[in-house]
Amino acid sequence: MSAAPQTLTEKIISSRMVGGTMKTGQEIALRMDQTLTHDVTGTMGYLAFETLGIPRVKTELSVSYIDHNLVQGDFKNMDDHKYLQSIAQKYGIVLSRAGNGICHTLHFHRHAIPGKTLLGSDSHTPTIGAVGMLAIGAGGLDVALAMAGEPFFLKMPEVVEVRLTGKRKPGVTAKDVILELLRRMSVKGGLGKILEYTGPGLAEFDISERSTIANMGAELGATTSIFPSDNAVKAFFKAQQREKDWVGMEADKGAVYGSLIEVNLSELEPLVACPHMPDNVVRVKDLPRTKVDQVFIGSCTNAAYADLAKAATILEGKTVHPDVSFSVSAGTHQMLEMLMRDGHMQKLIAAGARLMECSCGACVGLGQAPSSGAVSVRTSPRNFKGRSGTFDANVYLASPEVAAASALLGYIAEPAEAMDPARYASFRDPDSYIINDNMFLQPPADGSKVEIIRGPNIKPMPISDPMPQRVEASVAIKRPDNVTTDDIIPAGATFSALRSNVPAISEITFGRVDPEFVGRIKKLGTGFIVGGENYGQGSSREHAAIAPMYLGIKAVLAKSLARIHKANLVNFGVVPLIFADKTAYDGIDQGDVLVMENLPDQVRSRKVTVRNKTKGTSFDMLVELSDREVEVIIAGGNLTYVKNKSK
Ligand code: MIC
Ligand code: SF4
Repeated sequence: MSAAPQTLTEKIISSRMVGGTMKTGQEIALRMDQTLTHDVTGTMGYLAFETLGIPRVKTELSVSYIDHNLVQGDFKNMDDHKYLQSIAQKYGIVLSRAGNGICHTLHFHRHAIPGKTLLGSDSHTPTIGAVGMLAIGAGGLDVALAMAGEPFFLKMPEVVEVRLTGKRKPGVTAKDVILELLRRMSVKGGLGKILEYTGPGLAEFDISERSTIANMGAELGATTSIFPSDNAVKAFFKAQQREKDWVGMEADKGAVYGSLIEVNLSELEPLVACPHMPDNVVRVKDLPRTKVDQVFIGSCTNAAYADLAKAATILEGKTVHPDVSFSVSAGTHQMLEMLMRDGHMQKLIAAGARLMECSCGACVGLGQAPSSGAVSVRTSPRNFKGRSGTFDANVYLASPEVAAASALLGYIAEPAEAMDPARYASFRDPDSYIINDNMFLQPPADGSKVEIIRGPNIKPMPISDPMPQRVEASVAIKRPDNVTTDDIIPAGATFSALRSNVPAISEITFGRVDPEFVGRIKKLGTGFIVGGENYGQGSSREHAAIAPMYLGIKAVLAKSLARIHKANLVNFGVVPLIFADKTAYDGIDQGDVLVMENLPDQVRSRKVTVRNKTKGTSFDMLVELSDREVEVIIAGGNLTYVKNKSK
């Protein structure tokens, strides 16, 4: 009897599954072949790893990237970088030095292997699905556990086929494909799903373009996105001199998907996501004339060689609009060298571009914050309010072609308004890259003698107490739908420098949206958070769970929760509760006192009855957790749970 045909996702999952059943909605345990971390989530992850007492990582490859917070305003970030470098040497981790490039881009260029699994402490880890790797984002603690050889647990997602058909018109880009999906599906449309791309339209996109699409699957809330490892991937590996790492892999003929989404490329037009959500998508030509103050081409979404070469062609021999501040950043050091060699960087700089280092930078408010009330057009993946570093700025997300045309004309423009797209259509991924891995530091074979360098801003990771029997506390904050982790713990240069110091970073919890929150919860001592749909969407930063826990938050009551944030809450002992009847949300006000009795027993039964003492009402909350997660949360979080288990 021949085996049933499988999707690409099922093939990889079944080959790495060490527990559970591969059935949508059931918990599975996956062995992780590789991990990646970066500086702003890595420090917490490694602080956790250190407490596990394991002499060397157990993965095939773990890479620690320094790419996010490269601003050196004082000692803090450099101290973090030194800590990360010493940890990497001690525990057998490859370190990517500051300036080498952005983690996801570097990873699929230099380290990814089709058909293998990768866990990354960043929500855009799925970018690497462009080369047929199953790449999932998670909190730092989950990545620490994966480095320790523990499996990664998740609910088996529905595998959705995204079938690309037709031929794109000139000026239509990969960014428009993913913006179209965001327009149709919204920022929560991908929850509990893996998007597997298929169809004749695949041939339209080279690997960097596929990475743009896979990257912003994160904005859909999808668990990950994956492309087949076809001949285009083979050619890409050849261009990277990594042919030996290439493995061909695709779905079997007749594989059965949970559902189908079709995107006819011929129908697409240049799109833009308007402030302040990536799903607020319209056609560029339907926008009223929108004057632009700033343009940024960069980030893990759209900073490939061809992205910048196209922008350079649009701007060649011209000057950016006098009202526009224009900055560019290549995704990797390799590509920057090539763009310089081939004259593209020279054209951009001659046109007035400001060259930023190969890092996340402006994407997450680490430099290049726009002026008050400014309109900023960016090729990055997120435009949440305040993320740019300027709370009242209006960020639009678009392709590099739209960004370059807008930089030139001073308003948000279709690419064709600046230049006939046929003139730059030939730019694709290069046939060969400059290979220069000298910014990756390999660890010594024996790291046991390496001393860890710990600056004064690096504080131990706090852990939660075991779950109490009874909680009586006030609703410390009530928020609407789509709360982002940027709302809970803002990014930006000042705050990101506090990622290794929970007591300090907790002081800014909800600071942008409710400056009184911290004072209030400190007075209360304990409290609850009430949220709407998709609470905790966006970044994987576990500080958005740790800081509320540290301040005394015992549970989050929401209509629905984003996957990574929910896992982070569990990892740090904060109970995630889902309204059984969503209308109960309307009956709660900030300040109401809620009571939960016999909490561990109720959590085990998957239903918690909550009494609203202030209103004299009661309502039920669902506990949508696996048996393992329930025990993790009762133990007071995953570090305690794993340590208890191994006693
Ligand atoms: C982001 O794009 O929001 C970040 C900064 O890369 C985050 C990671 C973090 O906040 O630490 C992410 O996407 O997970
Ligand atoms: Fe960095 Fe921005 Fe990508 Fe996050 S989305 S990894 S901040 S470039």
